Amino acid sequence: MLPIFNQAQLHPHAIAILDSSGEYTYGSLMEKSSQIALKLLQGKVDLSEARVAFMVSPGINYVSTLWGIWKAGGIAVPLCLSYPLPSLAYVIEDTKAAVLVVEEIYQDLLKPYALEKGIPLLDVEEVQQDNKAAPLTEVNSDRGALILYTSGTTSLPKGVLSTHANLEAQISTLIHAWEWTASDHTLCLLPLHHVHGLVNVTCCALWAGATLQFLHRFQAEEVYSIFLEGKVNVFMAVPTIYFKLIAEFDSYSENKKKALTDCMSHFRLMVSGSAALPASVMERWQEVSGHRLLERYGMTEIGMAISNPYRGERRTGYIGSPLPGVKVRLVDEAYEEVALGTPGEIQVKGPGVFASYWGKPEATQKAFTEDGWFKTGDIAVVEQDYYRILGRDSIDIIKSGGYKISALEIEEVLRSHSLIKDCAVVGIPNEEWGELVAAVLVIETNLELAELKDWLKERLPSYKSPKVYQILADLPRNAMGKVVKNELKPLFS
Ligand code: MLC
Ligand code: AMP
Repeated sequence: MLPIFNQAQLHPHAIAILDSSGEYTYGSLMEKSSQIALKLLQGKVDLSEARVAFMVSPGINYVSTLWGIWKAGGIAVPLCLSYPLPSLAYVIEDTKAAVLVVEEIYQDLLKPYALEKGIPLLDVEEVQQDNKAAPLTEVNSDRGALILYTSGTTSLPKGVLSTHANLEAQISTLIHAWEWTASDHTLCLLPLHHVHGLVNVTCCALWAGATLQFLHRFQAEEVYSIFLEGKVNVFMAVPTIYFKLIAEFDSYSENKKKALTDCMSHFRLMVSGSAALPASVMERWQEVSGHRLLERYGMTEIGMAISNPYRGERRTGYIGSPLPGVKVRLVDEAYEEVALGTPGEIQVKGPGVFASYWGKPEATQKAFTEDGWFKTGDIAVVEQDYYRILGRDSIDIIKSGGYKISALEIEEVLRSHSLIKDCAVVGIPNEEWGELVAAVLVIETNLELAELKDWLKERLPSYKSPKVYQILADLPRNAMGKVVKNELKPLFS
């Protein structure tokens, strides 16, 4: 039995999940996920690491599907709920998904595609009916468990394959470092196709035997209403969400502010990550909630690597020190460790580090040094024992609202527009979003920006669409013909 199911075995009557449809015990989660496993197996004993892509809203059906795939011996591929069809098709085809599990509201989008491609599509609700219990295969931890897509310095996103052992290492590190227990109650409002929402919140809560409450869409007002019910005591989010929560708080009456601050002061833990936490947000959130946010650093490929302490100084502007079981070093361009106080690239080793980029052996090999260190591409420095992030080694990676976005992917889509002659995409600093996606276009005379935005909606998820544009007659290039992106950023200031 995979260890993620331990608490469910031990405490079948404890509440595992709360969502808009009700509350569910660990026992019923086990039952529902077994039913899904049996349906996926269709009489076979083992899916043998077949990929199962699923498009299901956060809640009991999502977790039952995830666990069902794992119980059946498959690899789970959660799909982003805001992707347009071409982005979904890319993930489904790249993983060669054998089957799709889809909630009713997403079927209009995926059913015609699945029919055309001959990929079986299961309705998550129907899957859970009429299945008799039957013994399931024994899945060991060396098996592939999960593929999450991440943008990088190649134009198309890469699938990050993690084994069960990788996930177990990522989860157990956090369980100990942040002192999760079965009496915790957390609110998950982050997307579940990325590690922050999936591993740090969902899997950690279930591993600990805690209660996991889901909110399908982030809405600051609703978050506060849930907080005021007084059950949530652990909360994790990206800096943009704290920024938005502060703005909402500031719009409230003094009485409501006081009630909220009192309520939040009883929380056990509040965490920020996935992007740099601005000092202004850290400090204002302390006034709002009475909490010093615990900032930590991680990545899809490695889970969490560096964290401020649960007990001890949480230093503004710093990501803390390596988590137990994670080896971290800072190196120069020759991969030599740098002297203390000198900036270098963060490289990571440990049992939580992913297995491979799905179907991309060359990219996988390039991502590691010869002696097995994963190259994060993030530049940091150590000052008085704490790491501080200074930036990234690539200008083509943008972090907006905690999402990683490849400038190259957006440029490739823009270039396919018949009226765009040339383009360059850059990230520009923004207090709320961290960075905003900005595009510089060289166009035929008659391109309407409003039309371009509609055209992009069918090709890119809206969070990847440029938020601001500049039109130039030509892009600045260096002697090698490469666009000098640093010269473009000031155009937006
Ligand atoms: C939404 N929008 C964004 C955006 N999110 N634009 C840029 N960047 C984003 N991240 C835009 C939409 O395109 C839309 O534009 C408008 O904002 C409103 O959309 P919305 O969906 O209603 O926005 P909202 O719900 O407020 O979303 C904001 C958010 C969301 C912060 C809740 O972005 C989010 O959930 N971010 C978390 C991402 C995450 O989990 N990252 C972790 C990766 S793992 P328009 O034009 O259509 O109106 C990782 C490792 C680690 O990084 O260390 O954790
Ligand atoms: P992703 O590829 O979406 O998993 O994003 C991982 C990247 O997010 C890292 O490589 C960092 O660049 C960034 N990141 C995560 N946490 C932090 C943090 N606390 N501060 C700054 N950047 C962060």
